[in-house]
Amino acid sequence: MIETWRWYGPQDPVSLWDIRQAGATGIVNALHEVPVGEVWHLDQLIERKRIIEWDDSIHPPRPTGLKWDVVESIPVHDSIKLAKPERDKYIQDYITSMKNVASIGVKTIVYNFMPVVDWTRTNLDTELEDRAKALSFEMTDFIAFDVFLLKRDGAEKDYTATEIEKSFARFNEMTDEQKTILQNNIIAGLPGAQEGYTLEEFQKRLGEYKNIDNQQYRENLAYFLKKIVPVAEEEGVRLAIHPDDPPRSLFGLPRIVSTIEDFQSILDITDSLANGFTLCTGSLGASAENDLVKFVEKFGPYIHFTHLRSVKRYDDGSFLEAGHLSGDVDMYAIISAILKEQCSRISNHRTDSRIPMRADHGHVILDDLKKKTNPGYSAIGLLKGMAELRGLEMGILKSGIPC
Ligand code: DNO
Repeated sequence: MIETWRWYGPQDPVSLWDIRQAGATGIVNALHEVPVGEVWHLDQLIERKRIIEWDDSIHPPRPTGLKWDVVESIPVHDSIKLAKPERDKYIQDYITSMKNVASIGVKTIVYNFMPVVDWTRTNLDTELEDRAKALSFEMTDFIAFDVFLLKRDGAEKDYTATEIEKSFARFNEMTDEQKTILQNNIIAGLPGAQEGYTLEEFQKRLGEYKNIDNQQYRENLAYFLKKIVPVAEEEGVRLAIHPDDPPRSLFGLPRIVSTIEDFQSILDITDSLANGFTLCTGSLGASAENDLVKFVEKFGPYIHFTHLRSVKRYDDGSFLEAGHLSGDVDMYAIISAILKEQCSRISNHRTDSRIPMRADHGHVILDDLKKKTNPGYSAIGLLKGMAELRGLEMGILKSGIPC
């Protein structure tokens, strides 16, 4: 696998040399500063690539040894998700950005089709028994927010009486400060999610989706893909849709990238290698129904990028981000399946036989506990995760993967 690392750009407290020292060779980056829907211009991309790949602070400049391998993500404008009349203009702009990215040599492009909210957690500093901190999704907190803080119309219908009772008790125990933190965690936008909202803005955005069910939403994705996939094919771009995180409907919104069947229906829109997937084991793994090894066996050729992490699941739908090799995700089985897929790409003479991976979301540990870090992306936790995954991969390879 190609070891990559998500870097948030020059503002990231984790430096490019930190990443090199962690042993990664690939960078995953996006122009986060460009507002959703605007074109990513060639000069901006060339500049960013230069920053990633060359250290100009020394003379003569020297290569960092890193390569910009993956764009994560070019966000999809709401007019496309909502099938508004102006969507064609935004699709054209998306195509322009995609072509510009391809022209600087980055061929793997991640995107997602989650409406309104990107990845969602209720708690960003759940303390573990060794005092490390992890991200988690607590169903009771989530319902407390949805029903009692946001007071979404009809929210009660989405939950059982017991769930509501439990979350009402939780809500009553919360201080104002805790309520604000919960609200910010859910709607202010986690890193990589391009937008954050106030409560009023959030209500308004939800309202726009009132009449869009999964069926309609799938049609909106299909319209978009039918326009962009042929261009991606011409440009040698491999699109890689990211699964919904968590893989279930939130706030009554449509969710169409949560299950194996969902991924099959994306492929049914247009069966092309350019219309590919990001295998995020933590997102999909939050549902016990998703068999991740089956996912790799079924969609192997279409997997262009992997996010490797694990979750500990609870019966009520809550989950905690576990260590990379613990929790409910069988990392050994998944990496074995990915390595088999790589073997089959070699026999099929594919030029992309090494699949880029990144260790996704680490715990906050050691010195990082004293620092301000991007939730999920603190250096030392990711370094630990990546080292574990690297060791596991080597162990599997050395013990002889049946190619
Ligand atoms: C969080 C990530 C998300 C994801 C985007 C993809 O760590 O999984 O930011 O990258 O949703 O578009």
